Amino acid sequence: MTTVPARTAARTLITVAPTGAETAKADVPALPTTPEELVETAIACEAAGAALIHIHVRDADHRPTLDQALLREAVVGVREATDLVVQLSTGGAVTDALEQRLTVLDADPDSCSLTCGTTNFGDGVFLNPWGFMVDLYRLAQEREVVPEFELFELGHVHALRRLIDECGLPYGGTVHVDFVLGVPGSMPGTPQALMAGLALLPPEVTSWSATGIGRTHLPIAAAALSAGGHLRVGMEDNLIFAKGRPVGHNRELVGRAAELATLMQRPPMSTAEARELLAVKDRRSR
Ligand code: KMH
Ligand code: ZN
Repeated sequence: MTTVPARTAARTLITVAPTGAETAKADVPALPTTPEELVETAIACEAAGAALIHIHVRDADHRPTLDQALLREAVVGVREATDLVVQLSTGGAVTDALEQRLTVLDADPDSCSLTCGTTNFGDGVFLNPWGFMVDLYRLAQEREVVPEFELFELGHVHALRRLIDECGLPYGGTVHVDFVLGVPGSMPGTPQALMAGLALLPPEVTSWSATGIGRTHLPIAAAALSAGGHLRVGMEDNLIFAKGRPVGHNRELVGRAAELATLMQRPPMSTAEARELLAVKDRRSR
């Protein structure tokens, strides 16, 4: 009888998503929005146990942007200052055009997010039509960028099956997915929803992580660890550390995730282990 869930790794991959595209700097001054703040955050979060960073870039007015020079500056800055796996968001903001979202790969990240379908996103709609998913996936394969498949809905898990059937495996041959639970109007941030998603995962999936939005952040982290998964945390997903205590720095969320993972006997993995797990191409200059 096996007691350890399939795909359970001995160590935990901790991803930090420090900024996102939804929160205004004016509302949350602790949100890292400048290139300097991003690099400082990356260094602090790596020291706290993160191995992968999911980046959304902001412009000089702190607004979300897909400006190529700023994306490239972020990739280079974080790559020079840390050993973190550098993942760029191709989701951007709900207002970003699909064609522009494809240009994110020109900034040469190690990894990119790839959301497996359209979903409600608060009062908006996060568009990911099938043709866009295929174009982005093929481009990532061509550019040797490892996608992280973002699953906001149970239907997205099934769309991943279709994507693998139609386009094959990603660069590197491994398949890493991230469940995003608790977005208003999308899959709820409950352990039950996470378990339902896990039950649908295609066998090609080699690793998975989960994040819960807002107040579901901590319960989903605990559920993911219990089920053998990895963690994504950060101010993109959650701005409240505990009741009455806003997050003051992303390192607090990473540090708590690292403590939780260690308590669960699956301490944070190193950046070298993350690079192996995700089979990313080595783009670091030696
Ligand atoms: N900002 C959301 C509309 C991703 O990074 O790929 C999409 C998002 C997902 O955050
Ligand atoms: Zn994102």
